[in-house]
Amino acid sequence: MKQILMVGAGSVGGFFGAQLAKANLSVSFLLRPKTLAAVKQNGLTIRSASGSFTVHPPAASDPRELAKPDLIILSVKAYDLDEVLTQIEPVMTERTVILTLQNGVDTEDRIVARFQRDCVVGGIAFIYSKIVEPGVIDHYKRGAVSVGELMGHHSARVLAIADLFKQAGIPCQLADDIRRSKWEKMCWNCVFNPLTVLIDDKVAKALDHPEMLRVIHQIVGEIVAVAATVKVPLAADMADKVVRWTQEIRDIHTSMYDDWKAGRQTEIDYLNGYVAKLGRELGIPTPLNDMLTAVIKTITEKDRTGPGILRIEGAVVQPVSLDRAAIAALPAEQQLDISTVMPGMQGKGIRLKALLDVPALAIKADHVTIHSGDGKYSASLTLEQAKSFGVLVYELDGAPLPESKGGPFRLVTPGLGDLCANVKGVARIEVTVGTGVDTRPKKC
Ligand SMILES: Nc1nc2c(c(=O)[nH]1)N[C@H]1C(S)=C(S)[C@@H](COP(=O)(O)O)O[C@H]1N2
Ligand SMILES: [Mo]
Repeated sequence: MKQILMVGAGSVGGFFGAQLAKANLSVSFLLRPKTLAAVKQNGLTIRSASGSFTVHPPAASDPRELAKPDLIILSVKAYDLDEVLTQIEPVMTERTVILTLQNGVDTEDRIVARFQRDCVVGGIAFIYSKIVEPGVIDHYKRGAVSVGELMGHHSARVLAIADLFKQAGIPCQLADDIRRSKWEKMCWNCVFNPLTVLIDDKVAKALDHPEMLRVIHQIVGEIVAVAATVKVPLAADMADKVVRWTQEIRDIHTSMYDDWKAGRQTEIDYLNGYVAKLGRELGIPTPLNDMLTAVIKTITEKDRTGPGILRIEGAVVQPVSLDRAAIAALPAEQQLDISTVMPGMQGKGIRLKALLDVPALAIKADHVTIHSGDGKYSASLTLEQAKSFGVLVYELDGAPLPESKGGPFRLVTPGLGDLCANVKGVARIEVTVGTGVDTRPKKC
């Protein structure tokens, strides 16, 4: 096993790949364009209290531009797995081995299912490091791996992988039951990843209160029950183990915490979300993992903007965003069959009154400006006019109002007697004190 391809240069792949390169092993990197540009220009830098260094390994965004690998190490986020498998497919031979250091307990199975071949060695990374910027990784603690055949045997290829890591000075343990080891790490991840986000603090904080220990035991208990059903027996004192492991790394945050703070997607669907999904399929209650999944998604979800999202803002206590489903869920008596205002058309509209009842309006708010998404057309009405005559058309023939008809949201004002109070592609309703911006032509 000579040629190694490291996929990803994040906190895990960047660190281990750089160690391999530093030891003069033949390692190249498959990287996203942004990281590729940085690594090509400045190399890959590890900053660590135990020694900082920079390497300049071969790298590309297409594996066909690199030496054909004997071993591919996956260190990308769990949600990028499918995309990465498609990318590496052209360089896969019937002898290529894939080692995954990714989180989640079904990664190995997904890879085997994809390539229909026993090409996978399971792995776990134990490391605390962070991406500072593309191509620069700060390493704080540990830096070991555990690898193993899914069947547990000490195959030639798993021994060869362990040997590569040893040559690079990376502590590598041969796991006799990598599946079980992955579930054990999963237990730790499913406790401390979401908890550090919820408490917005390091892991030690989650150990401070006895009440929290009970919660940790309950979270792990659910995972142990689910794992048992898929024939992975975990220790009866698994929760105590999870707490014990944490004592030595009390000061750390978690990858989910770092992902959240950096505005990246989290791996929640592959951690607690996976436990919850499996529990649902197997009929095992996982209330805490359900709750953690839902709450983490809610906390880490970005403010939704863009086409299909209507924002009501300005002189309001708190801006709100609504999509078509949220608009359709407003009170039935404010919904309008649009054939009454646009003859011959089958669709739905909502009275502006209902929309303006959603946010609490500032005390002196008296005008509303309806803005198109392109920012080029806006109509300012008094609050009274808007509430009495305004209708936002949001659906045509059961589908979103098409752009060609002024969708996804179009303001009409039947009965107002002002033909220009008609805005296509509405994206924003701005509440104001006094008249707002009005860009309508004099004659419509
Ligand atoms: N966003 C936006 N809405 C708009 C306009 C516009 O230029 N931009 N023109 C208005 C005018 S002057 C007219 S006559 C109607 C035209 O609607 P139609 O394209 O459905 O015929 O849209 C009104 N709403
Ligand atoms: Mo017009």
